[in-house]
Amino acid sequence: MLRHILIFNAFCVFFAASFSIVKPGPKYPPTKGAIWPRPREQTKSDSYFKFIPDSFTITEKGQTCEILKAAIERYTNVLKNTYLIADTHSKKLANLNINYPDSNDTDVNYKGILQELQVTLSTPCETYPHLDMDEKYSLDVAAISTLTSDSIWGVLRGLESFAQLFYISDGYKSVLINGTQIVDYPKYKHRGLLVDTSRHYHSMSTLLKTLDALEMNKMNVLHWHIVDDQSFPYQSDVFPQLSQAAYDPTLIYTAAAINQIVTYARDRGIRVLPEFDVPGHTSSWGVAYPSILTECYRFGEIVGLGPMDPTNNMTYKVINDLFREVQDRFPDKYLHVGGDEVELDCWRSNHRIRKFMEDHNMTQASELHTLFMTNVIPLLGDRSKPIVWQEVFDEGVTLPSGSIVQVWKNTEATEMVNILNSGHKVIYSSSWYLDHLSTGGDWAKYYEVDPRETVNGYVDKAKEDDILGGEACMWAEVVDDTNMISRVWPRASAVAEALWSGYSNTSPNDPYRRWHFRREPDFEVSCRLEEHTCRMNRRGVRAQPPNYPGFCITGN
Ligand code: CP6
Repeated sequence: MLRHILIFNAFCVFFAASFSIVKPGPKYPPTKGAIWPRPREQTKSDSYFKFIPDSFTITEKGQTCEILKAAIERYTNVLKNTYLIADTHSKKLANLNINYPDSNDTDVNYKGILQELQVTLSTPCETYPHLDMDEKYSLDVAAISTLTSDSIWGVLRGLESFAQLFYISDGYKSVLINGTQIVDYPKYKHRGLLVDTSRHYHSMSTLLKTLDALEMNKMNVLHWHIVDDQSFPYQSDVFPQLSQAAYDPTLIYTAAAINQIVTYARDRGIRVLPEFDVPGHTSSWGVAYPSILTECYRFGEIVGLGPMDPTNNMTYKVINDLFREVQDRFPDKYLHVGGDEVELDCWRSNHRIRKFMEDHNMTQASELHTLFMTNVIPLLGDRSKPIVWQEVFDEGVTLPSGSIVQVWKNTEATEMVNILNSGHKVIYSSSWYLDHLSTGGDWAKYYEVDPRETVNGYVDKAKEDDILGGEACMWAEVVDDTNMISRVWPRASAVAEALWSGYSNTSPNDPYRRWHFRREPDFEVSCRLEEHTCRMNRRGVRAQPPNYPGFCITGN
């Protein structure tokens, strides 16, 4: 009987607690022209200006170049398109005989028609974006607005902010912009997204769309994990047989395609960082060149091919010649050489490799990994510096100064401290695996992460500057052209704001607040992300809804 009462009581409690009233309408109302990622310094005013495409121009007042001209054209079109979306929708409403009232904070705050954005770039344009590029800009919005920066990359960030300030108002009858002053610059200088084109091929249009989205989120690195075990879509001129391991002869990236990606990215201030992951994750190389891989044995029989053969000179010859070509195609000063998840057991299983170890006084198979990386890294020459996955550091490979170690395992605190204390730089990605799904609104757990805070108090403050930033990783086992964009956005937008603005910059840095944020993000942040997601959709990036029920008018 007692048991029954208890169960009955538990049921009542459950029932009472689960009872809630759902109000119609979206929980998170969109904001009006809130910039994502949030600017570092912004003062806002209620004054506003009206945007009419034919009355507005963007003018160059300082240095100029093709990148700037292309950007002005691009953003002029973004603004025109916003106007068009408003116009299309207001006509739909008029057809329904619906007429919303005009904005009621009229006369006092209305400051007239927006006339001009004057862009003052004070130094000549650089040719390619790079790790240490200057992305700072100042923006002042008035009837004659001004955007100033010392760098073309800052101008690009400022134009993006400017475009985001416009909002649709007056029942879709007008496009407005509020007066505001902004001084903005990133907290971290490496803000990336890893895309994996080996597990599934991504079409050019998906990659270009990804670059559009990166630009909208002020992210500046496309980490292109271009080949892996499953396929080799990179088409090489020096080793044309390698892309026999593409999923299909048409599912490849030619030199021309790569050039298109690199140029499109450059125009948006985005670096394209190629990764050729060695010696593990290289099965696809073995389709054309089986001899550079290791034969793995079980019970005395060959059961397949494993990591690259570190004892074969041909291995290094192929890598060397391929690197020359990759360096010709990708202008970035860094080349990611992987080094993760090497199947040491395969090396151990091979009697020829064991003999090599004996001959060279090696006791651990990890020493082969060390040997391999020690041989491979100098092949980069002086045209690029290496980025490696954390295992390479863990296994004690001596890295040249200026190397970057990418941390991806959930051992980040001690790992990062050790890497920093060894004098290397760090890219953080442990918390930002977009292939790991939880239920809706899971962007919040990405948002509250700050890579610097993982080592706070454990290294010298000065060393914290060697944490260059981070990357969201979209491993592509279960994403392809059909779902990649919507799975990444707006979840990677949370990473973008964590890296540009910083969580501790937007909210009191208190552990309870953080714990709470995961469950119920700040209203202000959720509302801004809601608007940003809608904005991405209006600009053709099919981002998924970030939070709870809601809507977005895109003009479709
Ligand atoms: N592919 C490559 C992967 C992963 C890594 N490298 C990976 C490992 C574990 C998880 C997600 C991705 N798919 N080449 C590790 C950096 Cl949980």
